Amino acid sequence: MNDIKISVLGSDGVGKSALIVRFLTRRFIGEYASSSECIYRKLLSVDGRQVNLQLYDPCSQACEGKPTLNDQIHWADGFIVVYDISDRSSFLTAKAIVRLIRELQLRSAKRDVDSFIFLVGNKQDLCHVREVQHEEGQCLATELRCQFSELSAAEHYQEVTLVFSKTVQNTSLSGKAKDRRRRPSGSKSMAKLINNVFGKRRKSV
Ligand SMILES: Nc1nc2c(ncn2[C@@H]2O[C@H](COP(=O)(O)OP(=O)(O)OP(=O)(O)O)[C@@H](O)[C@H]2O)c(=O)[nH]1
Ligand SMILES: [Mg+2]
Repeated sequence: MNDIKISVLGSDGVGKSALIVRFLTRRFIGEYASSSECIYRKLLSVDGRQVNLQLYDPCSQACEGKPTLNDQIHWADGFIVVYDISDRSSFLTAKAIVRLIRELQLRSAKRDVDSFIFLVGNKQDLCHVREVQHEEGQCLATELRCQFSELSAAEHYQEVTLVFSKTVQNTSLSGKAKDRRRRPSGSKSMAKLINNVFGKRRKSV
């Protein structure tokens, strides 16, 4: 079975957990624990193939042994990078994260294959206090070769599902996931090491 690893990244409070929980359970519950990181697992069928999806939801609070952002990027095959449209600083953080993903990729052996990144402007229901224009998100996505969507985890279930399913589909076609599938089982990759650390806390949905 194919493993697909997706990291959901972004500043504190932008709605990373809300988006993941919405995708996995269809529900928006309002408050989410942020004191520990989680890897959620879900079996999916993508183009007729069984896929074991792992979704990494980082914890915002400092805790012992917390993986660095670089580790979180190395672990993943694909990315959903989130900002809050009512918080400009979260947009700047998202920009820095996407740039870092692209930079690390340039330094990697697989530089010819772009990792799939979905840039998401969340909390669209707060557009009356908007600080980031839709065009700014779209421009950044075009510049850094990302897909882009503005949505509300609180109000848009279909859009949230589309972001996750497109990310899974495109990631499964991209180089890193394929490469890992070809790698002999005994190889000690960085992804495997990180997985051992993250593997301590897992949730199945
Ligand atoms: N209005 C509105 N609030 C949202 C939306 N999505 C999330 N929130 C709220 O934003 C707050 C933070 O959401 P979380 O999902 O915990 O954000 P997070 O990015 O996981 O935060 P950390 O785990 O602390 O990094 C919560 O109060 C959510 O209810 C949305 O689409 N609209
Ligand atoms: Mg969270």
